[in-house]
Amino acid sequence: YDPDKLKGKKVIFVVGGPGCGKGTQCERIVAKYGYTHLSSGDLLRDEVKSGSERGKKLTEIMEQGKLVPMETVLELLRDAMIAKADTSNGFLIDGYPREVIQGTEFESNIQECDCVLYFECSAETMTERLLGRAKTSGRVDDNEETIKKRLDTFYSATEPVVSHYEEKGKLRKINAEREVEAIFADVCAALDGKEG
Ligand code: B4P
Repeated sequence: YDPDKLKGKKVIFVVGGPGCGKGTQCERIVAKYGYTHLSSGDLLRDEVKSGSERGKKLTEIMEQGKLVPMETVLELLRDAMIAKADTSNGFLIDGYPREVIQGTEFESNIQECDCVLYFECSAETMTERLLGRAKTSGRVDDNEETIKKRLDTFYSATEPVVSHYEEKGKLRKINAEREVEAIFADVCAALDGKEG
């Protein structure tokens, strides 16, 4: 792997609790700004679908609402970034970092991030959205019991990520409690550097 391939590429991290609307907003960001969207959750679900030994272990962890080992996610992300490096003008990394060390490892081994979009949402709203999605998603982790555990994981492991990047002046906090379009307007303002 040639580390220089990813040097200087724009990197935006996207964080927020389970069901905050990360995936939904990322689709819109990609349509407008043309960044390459890499969702750590999607990469992991693809690995599960592949039927590999590693995939089987991942299903168990995700069913428990826990975080999979950092090395696995980082490897999947790096491979996906390298595959797109020649054609991409920037990467939107959705669902990563989930814990502070994921961020620091990524930044020291791959590339520093430009900013971190944080979708702030109440536990009630997130739960309601995920239970809504559960009706059609077929995802092993969209059920009441796992949702509770995913929320716990978010508050203990990922909230520190938010303060970490706030201290660095890189956090862009978005109120994600609203309609998709209203949220996206704030996302654009944040990405264009026009927020108050
Ligand atoms: P993810 O796939 O990242 O799942 P998620 O947090 O639920 O977010 P998702 O993007 O799917 O949902 P969204 O909020 O967009 O992670 C799943 C699991 O993978 C984790 O629990 C963990 O085990 C593992 N994992 C992932 N990344 C990892 C990492 N870095 N390290 C270790 N483990 C990792 O949308 C939810 C629903 O809300 C949708 O139905 C959507 O339509 C709806 N919605 C969105 N915006 C809305 C709005 N404004 N109003 C109403 N509904 C809205």
